[in-house]
Amino acid sequence: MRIAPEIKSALADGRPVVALESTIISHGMPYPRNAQTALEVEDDIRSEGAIPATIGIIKGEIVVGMTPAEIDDFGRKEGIAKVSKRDLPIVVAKKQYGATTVSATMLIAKMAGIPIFVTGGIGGVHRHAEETFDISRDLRELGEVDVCVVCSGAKAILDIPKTLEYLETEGVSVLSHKAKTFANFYSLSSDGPVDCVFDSPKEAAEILLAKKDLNLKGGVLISNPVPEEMALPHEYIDSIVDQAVRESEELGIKGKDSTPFLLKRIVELSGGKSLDTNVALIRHNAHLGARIAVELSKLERGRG
Ligand code: PSU
Ligand code: MN
Repeated sequence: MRIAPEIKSALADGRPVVALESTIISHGMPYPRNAQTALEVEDDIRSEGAIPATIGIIKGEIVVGMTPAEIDDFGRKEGIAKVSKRDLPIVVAKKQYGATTVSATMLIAKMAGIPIFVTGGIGGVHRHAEETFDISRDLRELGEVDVCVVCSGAKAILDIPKTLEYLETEGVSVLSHKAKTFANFYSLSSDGPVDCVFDSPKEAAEILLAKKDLNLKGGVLISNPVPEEMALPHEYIDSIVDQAVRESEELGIKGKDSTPFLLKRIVELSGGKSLDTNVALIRHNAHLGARIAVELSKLERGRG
């Protein structure tokens, strides 16, 4: 594992570091917006006083803190593997390139000692999962790995009520920033319940610390709705999502190819609007995640 020197020394001093995934770069958005956004997100994190750590796999080496040139490469390159937990040993052994999902990024963040990770939307329970069994590994990782994930809910293509039920089974605390219900990715909010609503980053950091003190295994999920001015109306985006899902079913697209296909189709069908919203929400999450990381490191350092 290669940890950038800046990140290594920050972790050694207990300064705030925020992990970022690379699937959103390689499989979540088109070039050049994907690489641009990844770099903007890093700047957003720095502007709050934390250090960004974009995670990916380069020729089999796990990299924590990709360089801007490596991020650009991930944005351009075709055929980078989408790496969830099960793919991790294969890509490493075969010295391949891998873009890490929420699942693999959580595992690597934990190995590196980074407690907070920011993304756009987590994977979850897919629509019709009762037939396809398609439930993202992300949810199991949240149940098992001690990393806090900041997101704008689960991707719009998923079944939100089933995803929340699964998180409850896994024992994942779902905290919502200001909004009373679970975030709804492109739209303002869903009607899904959350376990706690918090107003300040410090409140969230206190809950993370309490969980650590209690020795409870697994992650915490922080839900942060998209900024209001960038939210897309439910009816508008839902009909686009429905169409994309129908097309993917007709084309027989399944498993790990499903999410990249749907996200791409939604960008096309919305004439790029979904992409602007996706960028806005992840940047918004970067600010919140970094502020929570800053508060958490203050609390931990205060204890000595
Ligand atoms: N949210 C996005 N774009 C993405 C993803 C989420 O807006 O590209 C990625 C994340 O990396 C997430 C993964 O972990 O999709 C989930 O994939 P699957 O449904 O195959 O588990
Ligand atoms: Mn899946």
